[in-house]
Amino acid sequence: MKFTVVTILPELIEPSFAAGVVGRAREAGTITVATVNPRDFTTDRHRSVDDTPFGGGPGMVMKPEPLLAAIASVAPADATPRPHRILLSPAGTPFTQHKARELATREHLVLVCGRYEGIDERVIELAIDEEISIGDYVLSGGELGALVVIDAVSRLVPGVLGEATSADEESHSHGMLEYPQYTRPAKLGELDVPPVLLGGNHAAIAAWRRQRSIERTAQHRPDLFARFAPTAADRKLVAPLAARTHIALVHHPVTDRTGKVVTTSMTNLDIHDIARSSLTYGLAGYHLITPVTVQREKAEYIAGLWAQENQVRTPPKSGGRGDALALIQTADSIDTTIAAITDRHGVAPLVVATSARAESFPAATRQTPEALRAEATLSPNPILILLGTGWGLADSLIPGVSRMLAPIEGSSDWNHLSVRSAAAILLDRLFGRTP
Ligand code: JFH
Repeated sequence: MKFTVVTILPELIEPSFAAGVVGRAREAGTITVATVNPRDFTTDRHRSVDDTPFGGGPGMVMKPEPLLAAIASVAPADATPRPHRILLSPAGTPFTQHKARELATREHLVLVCGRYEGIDERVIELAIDEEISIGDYVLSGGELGALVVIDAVSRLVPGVLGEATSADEESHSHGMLEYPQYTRPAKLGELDVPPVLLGGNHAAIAAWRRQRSIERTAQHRPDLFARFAPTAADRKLVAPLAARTHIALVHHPVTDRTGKVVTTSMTNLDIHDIARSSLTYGLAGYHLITPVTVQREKAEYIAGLWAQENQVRTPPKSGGRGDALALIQTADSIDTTIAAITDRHGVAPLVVATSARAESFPAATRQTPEALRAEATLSPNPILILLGTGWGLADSLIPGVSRMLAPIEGSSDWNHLSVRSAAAILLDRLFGRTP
């Protein structure tokens, strides 16, 4: 495979191939790397490659003519296959392992590097096939990006690495972070290598590695973790978060429109719809909280009716609304619910409040659902999510609340989502899988 780097700083590229895997591949002739300098294609006395930007602004822009001539010099216009021309740019599409695999199928890559504040846009239109960014930070030019692309792509070229490692490459590019690695000595000061790795139990080692891989991904990469679809075996390693998450609809203490602490009435719609959402996302329980006894009785009655609906079928129906309503529990206060959850899981829940009002619960740490999901996945504790009714949860709950979820924002200034809709959106952000 052939790489041509178009750069006014070839001295930044050349020495990189003196060593390492890429250096050896170049020596062996598996890959070739050449540089072309746009300065060699200037026609003026000063050999200038930059000029001031039209419209003003800081710095300089690379002139189009020397760059276009340099790119054109790489291969004749009718060459087959035509070289694939890439511009390294902070505004390109992100470079990924997937993209590296795709580029490794090409015979010839031309990597065009700008300097200064970038290049004249018309060069992109005339002579670039795609723009790639190696990450969201600003480099001083495209050269280090070109080196990154050459390194990642070369490893995938047959013959550059040994056979065993290239098969390995596949298994590591499946959207999870790698497990931690250790070598001798088994004891380094206070730090021991995890004992499971010293034994010969290969199934135990595989399970340990998988568990650490899942934990690391949750901790460092919530974006990848959101795409994680656990297998049955994975579920034995990491208790799914949803299965230890409870949601509670709080009717007291909540506020009215004036800020006064009140008790709201339960609605059939809230009982029913949030129960269905809770079952859909695999929650452990749905708690209806009100100090009013007749209201709790009403909820229990409704839940009982739906459960009965399942039972009167022959054979008894499962997967119906009755299953959802079976998640329902009632309580006279949040403390009673916390006690019930503590009893069931053997450990107290992390209490998470939600509010549509950005200014409420200033003392609690406000988190995105993704951050909460990452944090909670690693801790063994159950979670209790409090949903307020009326005008929202009363601030008097603050002492018991350890986390606060950022309000769900629509795209208008008018925010009047029903608590049922807010609950569904929140559950999807916490537990929904990104396809
Ligand atoms: C490059 C440079 C642009 C101005 C963000 C807002 C304003 C400095 C050529 C690639 C990645 C690069 C990269 C690639 C090529 C060039 C420097 C460009 C601005 C920055 C300032 C010149 C940088 N992934 N990061 N950086 N520069 N922009």
